[in-house]
Amino acid sequence: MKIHYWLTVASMMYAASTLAQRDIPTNPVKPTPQQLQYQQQELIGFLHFGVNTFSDREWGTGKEDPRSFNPTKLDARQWVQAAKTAGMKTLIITAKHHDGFCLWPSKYTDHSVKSSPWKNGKGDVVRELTDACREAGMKLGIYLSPWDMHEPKYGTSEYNQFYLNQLRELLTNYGPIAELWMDGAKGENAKNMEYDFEAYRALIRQLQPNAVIFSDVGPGVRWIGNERGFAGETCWSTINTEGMAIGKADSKYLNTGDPNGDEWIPGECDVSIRPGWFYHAKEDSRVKTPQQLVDIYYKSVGRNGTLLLNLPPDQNGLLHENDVAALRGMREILNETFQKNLALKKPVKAGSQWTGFATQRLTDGNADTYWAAKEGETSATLELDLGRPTTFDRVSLQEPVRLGQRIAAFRVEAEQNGTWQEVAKGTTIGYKRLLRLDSPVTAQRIRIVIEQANNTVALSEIGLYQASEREGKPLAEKK
Ligand code: FUL
Ligand code: CA
Repeated sequence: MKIHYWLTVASMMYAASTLAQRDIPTNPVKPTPQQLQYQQQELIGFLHFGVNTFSDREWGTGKEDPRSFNPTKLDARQWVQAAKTAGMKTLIITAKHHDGFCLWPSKYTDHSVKSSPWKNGKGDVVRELTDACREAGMKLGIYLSPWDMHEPKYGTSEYNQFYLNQLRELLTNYGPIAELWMDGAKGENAKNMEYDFEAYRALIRQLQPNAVIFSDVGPGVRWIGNERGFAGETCWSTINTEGMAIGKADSKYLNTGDPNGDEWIPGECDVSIRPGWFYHAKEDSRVKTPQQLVDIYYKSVGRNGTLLLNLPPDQNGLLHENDVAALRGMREILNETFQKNLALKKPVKAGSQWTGFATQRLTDGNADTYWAAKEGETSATLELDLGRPTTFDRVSLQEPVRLGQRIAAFRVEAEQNGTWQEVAKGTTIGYKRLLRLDSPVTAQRIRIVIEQANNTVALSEIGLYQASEREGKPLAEKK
């Protein structure tokens, strides 16, 4: 009898504790663990390097002499150091651009480093980058252009096997590959060619199941629809790919994503630190300034995108000092702005909470922990008390996107002389949303009003900051 009683109490307590820990339901469309990790990186570097570096062109012809490739001072560690200092987590290299020249000694063509004077034909740029990345804890990504102007098989069905062979080399000989970049670009006069993307993807999945695959339309990561590095102010990580083809996707659709999308394919914002993708000496004076790079950061990472910033090595095989300085400047400004979160550990009041998901989690400085409203509540008001009047002009909000992306409209209010004034507003939040106020606001109490969401509201972090004086004004944006 007694034993029975205690067993009942124990099982009731167990039931209550599992109830308390019950996680809030996820959306049907949500990231894979690899996609989640991918988004958390925020900053990725791109390296455009090859025969174009030596011919001073953006697109080659496929007829380049491999002997033109001779980067006598090449130092992949210098690339990795510069990227690491900037805060990048992955470096993606053009193992083969449209001209077909291979930066690794592929068995399937002679049009590669092995026919160049660099290291007497014994060099391998992909290997050097792999080693430098491993040493520094940087991940490696590979760009392998499907369009190949050199390979004679291009334009016949045999080319698909050629491409698969090259993929296999790159995916088996260089350790883990974090991202595979499949460029949809193709010249107007290119030979007709049906790429077997299904087979390419299947091979990548088989050999590198953790790699995310980039193309205009994913399946791992999508193009953001422009090469200026700007995500839409509304930016969903979800899209519908039905009826869409690589190289033919609607760029406006890719820019904002789709709240009704049935696939999780977050946006990647690619842009070059210079006007061109490849190095040209005449652009040494046209490297983007730290202020421009910070502006791009707000328009990419600050709008739920990742920033893929291109840093093209020069003919020596080194990043130019102007590019290195601009990167360093960008990082210094970002550090100055985001070093002090004025909301950190400050108390927040909410109308309701899901048991176990308390409001302390909104300001604990940990993007993995989150507050959630009571089941089914798709709007909410969160009130922060900063303890004393505090001046800020940057707001950072983060959703726990592991559950899917939910918030569709929100505003930020500050209490001024006893009344609530709207100081900023937006639509989507996603992994991260950064807002720049027109001018600094001083207030003790702040409200985040979530107006609309597609599921129970959840939020993982609220941040308030004061911008570095070196940021400058937001730059105008062409639509
Ligand atoms: C484009 C290419 O045509 C450019 O040369 C560059 O590689 C850029 C990242 O993608 O589609
Ligand atoms: Ca948190």
